[in-house]
Amino acid sequence: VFGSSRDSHNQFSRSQWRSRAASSIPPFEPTGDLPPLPTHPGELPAGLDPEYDVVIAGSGPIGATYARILVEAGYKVAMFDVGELDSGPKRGSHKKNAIEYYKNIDKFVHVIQGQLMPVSVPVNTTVADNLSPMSWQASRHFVRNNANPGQDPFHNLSGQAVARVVGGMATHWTCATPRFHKSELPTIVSGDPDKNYEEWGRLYDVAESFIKTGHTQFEHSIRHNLVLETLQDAFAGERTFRQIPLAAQRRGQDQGCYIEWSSAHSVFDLENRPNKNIDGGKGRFNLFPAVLCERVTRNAKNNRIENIQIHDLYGGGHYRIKAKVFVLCTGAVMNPQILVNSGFGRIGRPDPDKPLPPLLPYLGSFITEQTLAFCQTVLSKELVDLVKSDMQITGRPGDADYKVTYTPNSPSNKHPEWWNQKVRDHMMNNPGDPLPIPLHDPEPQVTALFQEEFPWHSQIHRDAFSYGAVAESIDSRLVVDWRFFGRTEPKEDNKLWFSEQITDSYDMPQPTFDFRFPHGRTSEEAERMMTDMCSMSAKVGGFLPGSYPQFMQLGLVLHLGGSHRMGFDQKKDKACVDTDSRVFGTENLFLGGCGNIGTAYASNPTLTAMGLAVKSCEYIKANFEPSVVGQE
Ligand code: FAD
Ligand code: G3F
Repeated sequence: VFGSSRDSHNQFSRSQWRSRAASSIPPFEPTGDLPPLPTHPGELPAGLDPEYDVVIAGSGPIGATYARILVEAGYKVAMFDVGELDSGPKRGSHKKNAIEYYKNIDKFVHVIQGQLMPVSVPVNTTVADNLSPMSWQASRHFVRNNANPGQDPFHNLSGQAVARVVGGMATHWTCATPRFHKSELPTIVSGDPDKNYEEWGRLYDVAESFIKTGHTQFEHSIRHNLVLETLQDAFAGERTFRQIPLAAQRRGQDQGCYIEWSSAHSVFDLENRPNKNIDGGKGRFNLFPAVLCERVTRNAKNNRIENIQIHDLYGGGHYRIKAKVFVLCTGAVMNPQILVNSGFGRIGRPDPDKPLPPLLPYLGSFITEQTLAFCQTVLSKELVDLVKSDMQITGRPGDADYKVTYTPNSPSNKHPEWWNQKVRDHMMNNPGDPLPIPLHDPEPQVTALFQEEFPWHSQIHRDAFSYGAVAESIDSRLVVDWRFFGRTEPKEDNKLWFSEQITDSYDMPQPTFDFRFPHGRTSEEAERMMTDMCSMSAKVGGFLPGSYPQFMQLGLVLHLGGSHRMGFDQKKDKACVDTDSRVFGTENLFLGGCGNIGTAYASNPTLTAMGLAVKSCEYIKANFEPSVVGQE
């Protein structure tokens, strides 16, 4: 499409040229000698012990789950993360815990925007035709700023992004941790749905205790109860509304009390060990920030991983680190990237005429991403008046005789005692405020969870994401965000693949999407979900101008699944890992994260991915011995 015959780069994309990353991928050798070692041989600096029991790539909530269980079990663990320590003294903690965002949630939108890096950006074909004639003129697109010429803009997940920071995306996530509905759950016990459900219950119990999921942190919020009760009344007998299961702990229940959002840090503190004060002195753990995991090295039989090749991004060195067990928890995009860069799957645009690659033939196939409907509403006058319906008001605000009272414990009161006390105190102490809602009243956090008849997940709340900030001209206490998430059927044609020519800014093969929402069930449910959101939101208020109901950019949900999905049989299930998250055909390579989840799911998936990590750790503990303390 681009360029003319006068442009020497015209034929580039059709040439045989391969990036340095692509040409250094070890080939598949079924038998015989060790495959050629990757390029960039390096010596380890003196004192850096190269041999661990377990290496974990990635320090997000899933890497932290592996670290917690395995360190507590006495394994010597090294964790490498391409990102840096950026959450203050608590390594990998939630950045929203800073008081400034607690005071103004909309400011946090900029933190999220700053943190997320888009995965695949099609080239910008706008031509700058007003350059000076003496300037260098392009005759085809630029490949810069992460632009990906291999990306078809009509088949992109344009909102898909990664966070490169210690703690991963959980340094700024929403903390919604629902359990999957039965029909969303991956099968980990075959042939017995009840046992499968029971096993999931066991794993969820552990995962919830790690991430501190609660159901009542907002029970003393006026706005929360206002929205919750309005919806419960409007849809009585039809739908069930409750608080979103949230990974967070409220410190006290008073007005203005602080909430601590959970993160990778809540799962495992990521502090370097040995430290005799933690884990009874047996835990050995080291975190290495700003270290990119590039690839794992297979043995001659391709059934064991010998070492992981890392790149020290500050020092510049490339090293190979040995371990008994390797766990990749770098997210649903980056896990396949490391694997493809290690010779699993196949690098380059998928070609249906080529035979399936020998190692992990289904890597990057069957990807799913949720549909996302969004709008914002401004609370109705009726609901705002309802907040102060038990108050008796005399005089006018600001006048000496202004008084707000209520009759405590009167049977005719509409609201509980704590509510009325807060409203009275607020109205008396802030006579200039036209709203009866206390200034630091916690936000609503309501959901109608996934149901068979309504197969979508909803978040009716006030939260920061990369979109949805409220202009300063609107009092944000009045605003309610509506986010509805729909499931997508897994289809083999929906793929994530990696370029053999273009690399990303970390010199790794460029991820590229080939994705479309499937017609039929997925799109029909998305339409029903949108209608559902509109009819529910109408009960609470009118639309905020500019935030009318809309489907959001594809990929923006950041719930990418299935990129290395789980199954019982690699071929029959077209899967990459078994139900212990072990890569098929290998003894000691494990994958953690939402990429394992191969079902059509609408609920937020992180808790479920943590459950799979818990199960995987049980397998590791049963099959690999920790080294003896003191050996190092
Ligand atoms: P990540 O959290 O992505 O962590 C991966 C880590 O790997 C990162 O630290 C990264 O730096 C590192 N890494 C990447 N590549 C390499 C490499 N080559 N070498 C070394 N390190 C590497 N999910 C929910 O379930 N509920 C929610 O409410 C929710 N809200 C969200 C809100 C926002 C704003 C965002 C952005 C996401 C949200 N999510 C939510 C998604 C959730 O954060 C992710 O599902 C979760 O963090 C995935 O955990 P993970 O450990 O697998 O990966
Ligand atoms: C998702 O990744 C989260 O799971 C939600 F909780 C969050 O509200 C949403 O992004 C924002 O669109």
